[in-house]
Amino acid sequence: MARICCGPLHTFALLTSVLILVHKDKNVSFAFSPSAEWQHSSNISYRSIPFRKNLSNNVNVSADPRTHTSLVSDQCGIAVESRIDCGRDRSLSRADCEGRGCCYVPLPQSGLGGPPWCFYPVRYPGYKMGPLLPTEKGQRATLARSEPSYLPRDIPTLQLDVMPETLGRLHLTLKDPASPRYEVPFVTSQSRGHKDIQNPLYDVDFQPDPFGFIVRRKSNGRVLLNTTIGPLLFADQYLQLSTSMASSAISGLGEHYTPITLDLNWSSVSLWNRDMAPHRSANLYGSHPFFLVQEGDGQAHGVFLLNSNAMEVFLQPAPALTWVTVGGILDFYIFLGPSPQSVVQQYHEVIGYPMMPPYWSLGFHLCRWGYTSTNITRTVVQLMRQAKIPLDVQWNDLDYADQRRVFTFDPQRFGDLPQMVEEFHQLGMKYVLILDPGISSASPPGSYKPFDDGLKRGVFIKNSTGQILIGKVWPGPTAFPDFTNPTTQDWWMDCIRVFHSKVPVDGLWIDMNEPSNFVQGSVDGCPDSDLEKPPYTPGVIGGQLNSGTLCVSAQQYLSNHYNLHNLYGLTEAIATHRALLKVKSTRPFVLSRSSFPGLGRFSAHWTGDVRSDWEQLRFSIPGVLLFGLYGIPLVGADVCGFGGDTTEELCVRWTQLGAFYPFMRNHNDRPNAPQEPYVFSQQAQDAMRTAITLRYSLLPFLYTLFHHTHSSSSTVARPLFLEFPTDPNCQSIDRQFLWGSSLLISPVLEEGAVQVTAYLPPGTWYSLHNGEAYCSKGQCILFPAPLDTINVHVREGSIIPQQVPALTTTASRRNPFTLIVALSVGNWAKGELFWDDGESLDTFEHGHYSYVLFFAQESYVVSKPVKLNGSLDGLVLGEVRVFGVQASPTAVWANGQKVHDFSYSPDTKVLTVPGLDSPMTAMITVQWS
Ligand SMILES: *[C@@H]1O[C@H](CO)[C@@H](O)[C@H](O)[C@H]1NC(C)=O
Ligand SMILES: *[C@@H]1O[C@H](CO)[C@@H](O)[C@H](O)[C@H]1NC(C)=O
Ligand SMILES: *[C@@H]1O[C@H](CO)[C@@H](O)[C@H](O)[C@H]1NC(C)=O
Ligand SMILES: *[C@@H]1O[C@H](CO)[C@@H](O)[C@H](O)[C@H]1NC(C)=O
Ligand SMILES: *[C@@H]1O[C@H](CO)[C@@H](O)[C@H](O)[C@H]1NC(C)=O
Ligand SMILES: CC(=O)N[C@H]1CO[C@H](CO)[C@@H](O)[C@@H]1O
Repeated sequence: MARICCGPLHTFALLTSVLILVHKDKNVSFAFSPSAEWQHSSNISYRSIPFRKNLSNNVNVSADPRTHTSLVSDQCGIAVESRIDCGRDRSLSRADCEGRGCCYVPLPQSGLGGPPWCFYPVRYPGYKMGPLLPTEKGQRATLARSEPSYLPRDIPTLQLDVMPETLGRLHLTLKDPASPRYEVPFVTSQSRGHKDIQNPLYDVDFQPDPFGFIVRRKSNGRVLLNTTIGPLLFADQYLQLSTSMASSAISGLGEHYTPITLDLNWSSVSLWNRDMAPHRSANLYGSHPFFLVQEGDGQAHGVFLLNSNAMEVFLQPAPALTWVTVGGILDFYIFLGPSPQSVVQQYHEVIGYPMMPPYWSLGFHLCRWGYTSTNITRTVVQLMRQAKIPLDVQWNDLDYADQRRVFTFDPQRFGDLPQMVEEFHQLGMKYVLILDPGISSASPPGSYKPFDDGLKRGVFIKNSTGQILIGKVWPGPTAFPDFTNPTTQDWWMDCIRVFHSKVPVDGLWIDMNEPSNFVQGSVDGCPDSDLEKPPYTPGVIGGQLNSGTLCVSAQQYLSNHYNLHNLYGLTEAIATHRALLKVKSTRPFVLSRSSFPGLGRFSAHWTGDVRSDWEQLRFSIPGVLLFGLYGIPLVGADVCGFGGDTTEELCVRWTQLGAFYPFMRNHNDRPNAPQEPYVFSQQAQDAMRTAITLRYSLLPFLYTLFHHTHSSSSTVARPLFLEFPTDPNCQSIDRQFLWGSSLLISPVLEEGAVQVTAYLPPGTWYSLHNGEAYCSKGQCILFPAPLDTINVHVREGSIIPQQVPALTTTASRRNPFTLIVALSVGNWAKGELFWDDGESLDTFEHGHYSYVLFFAQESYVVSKPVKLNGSLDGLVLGEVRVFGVQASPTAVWANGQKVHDFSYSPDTKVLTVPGLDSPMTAMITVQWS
């Protein structure tokens, strides 16, 4: 059973500022000993593997290759599910495999995609680690390989830095000390190393030869990462590291069309931003090399590999995973939680907390490609108002632009665009339009200033021979701004300033920014080079890195496109956010399709070109929830679907679910049947109005959640496992989700269904609609869900601030508040409200906000302002509804005055106290007996 691969390890004790390297058996400090001593200790000199010898000869595979027990202790005797593929870069014949010093063991019934036939033997030779020496931020060691690997251009010597940064965060980098390699810009602030972290949550051990490390959770000794299961490979264009995982419940590594937890059955996910309608096994618009593992006992940890190169991550049932990236360095952050929510917080501390969105951006947005004139766009707004369906933001797709060139508007069809925007503003609405990055390069000189000016200022990406790279997007031939160049950021701001001075847009929608290109690479193709055709290309749609985008050999200010591609959307978002900030001096609203860690500080996101079908409706939930983990909480899918025709039923269900996306926009593609709410039957319109109105009534609560995500990085739309980590039933639920900790949303996701089976975690949950209580032991309950209903439940112990809805947030923000008080079994509840003017910059940071605490106990509810800045002046609390009042009250008082028109329902046990009209700026008490 035991394999002789595991020699004694060095315990890297992070207890004191003095480095202590302890030999497991002998407790010998290596701190200041010369490396000679290291090498002489016989207990850390391992049995060496004869490299490039035929290892297959001494394998002994048991009849059932999946049983561990009959495996012999030899180098190829590795349980099938734990075999790490030795031929990822290409498929290998037996001779090739053995030539690499790997084990070749064909398996019956495993073809493509199953366990590898060619895999690394135990202790495959790799880098050898020298002694760890103290540095300012932690410890450092040199890794060296004595023999080359099978990859071209090995980096023979590496520098390992181990930096304990906080009690819960460990930072570990591997780079080339001899010549600097590309490292990801923009994402992290200065890393805050502390060599004297006292008693962190983690322990790290190193296996010096071949190099590997083990990260344990100190409290229980659980091995979280064990990279000794496979070799570290570090060549110029191929970096690989494998690790075991503490459980199979892993979430992250987006952007992909997946459930909330990933499939570990010999699958892989590639991270390479791509304009691609969401479907299975495709790399989509964004890259998020972060994952969270639920350890099974309520604890969790996370890993962030800060690397922006094309990457493929292989997942296997061991459970284990292997990172392969084609450039950069290995820059790992390990987050120990221990709760899943704290893992997310620790991650966001590194990439930055999300921005605070403007209040209006939480309203309903409506868009379509195909609103071909201002008059048509006006009509849409008019029909929405006639149908009495709330709408805060009207959008235009590229229809507005003159010859599809950004920063222009069509003089005929959109000639009065500025006026139209003014009209919308008069209605209390906002206006957003699309802005693609591709700048038309084919207009006659002197006729299109953004290009002429950009040319002069040198803002465009150049091809490998130094001329401007020309691709093709909507306007035809286009050049692509290089947003890593500060000059480009200034030019972009000037373009936005000039355009905004004519068309006072309220936000910008940056689409096509993977960047998307309709020709492969450029109109001139791409050179035949190691960058365009690396020794290994991750499994990406189109097969090549330049498929659907720019030549990766293209040159940008900070590096080549090969390194910077995945950052294109992030850098455009930074530039756009900065421009709006300067031009408008209010909170910028930017919506970006392409994403990378850190985007949430600048932008919202939508899940791209989803199809109008039931499966896409269902998978929009994990899509949205995962972006919450990635620090981009303002996210949603196009309501009713973008591609293809919707049906009335699908659109109703999608509007109901969409009412609980943090970002809610109905958006449709040009050729499809219309899907604005008003085009459907009266019954469907009623259902949609109910859903959107419900959202509007909940906006004070949603806004408060956004305040929390901005200030402390708690999630908005939250997977159940984040809130109930010790409930194993919640581990992979992704057909339901929470808003914060207290609203449970259980939408219908199947055609024809008029019931929904919803899991209620243990405790009492109240129907948001009528206050009916359900006591759950942690069970599934079947709820009626007719077409006009979405099931939403309030968790016991919470108080939800609401506001009487209106057709815009401009209007609803002036309406009376309402409190839903959901009493716990112990008769208490609490909640809060964050309130400001909804659009000024940094209100939290500058203290320009109001904060109200709500609490309930036994038979009273209190609303208590704890901070006031004037933003609540003139606003009143109109009504309080208390769920779970067991006995009919005989009297109710508000601020000591008797209330006469209260009502109580003995069926649902709901007490309603209307007509309060009490200023929110004062303490309010409602009492009953
Ligand atoms: C290791 O040595 C230190 C210092 O001599 C001592 O305090 C500690 O108890 C020893 N640990 C073990 C496991 O022997
Ligand atoms: C390795 O051994 C196997 C099994 O004995 C044999 O079939 C194969 O040809 C050998 N490979 C090489 C490269 O010698
Ligand atoms: C790490 O992985 C190796 C290879 O599978 C295994 O032999 C060893 O026991 C593991 N170490 C720990 C601490 O789990
Ligand atoms: C829009 O409608 C108005 C009023 O009917 C009309 O005068 C105007 O010409 C129309 N504009 C366009 C661009 O069609
Ligand atoms: C770069 O662009 C110029 C101008 O379009 C073109 O002539 C040249 O061939 C391109 N170079 C490469 C490597 O594609
Ligand atoms: C040289 C040396 O320290 N050898 C030791 C290696 O470990 C074994 C088992 O722990 C000891 O018996 C040897 O003395």
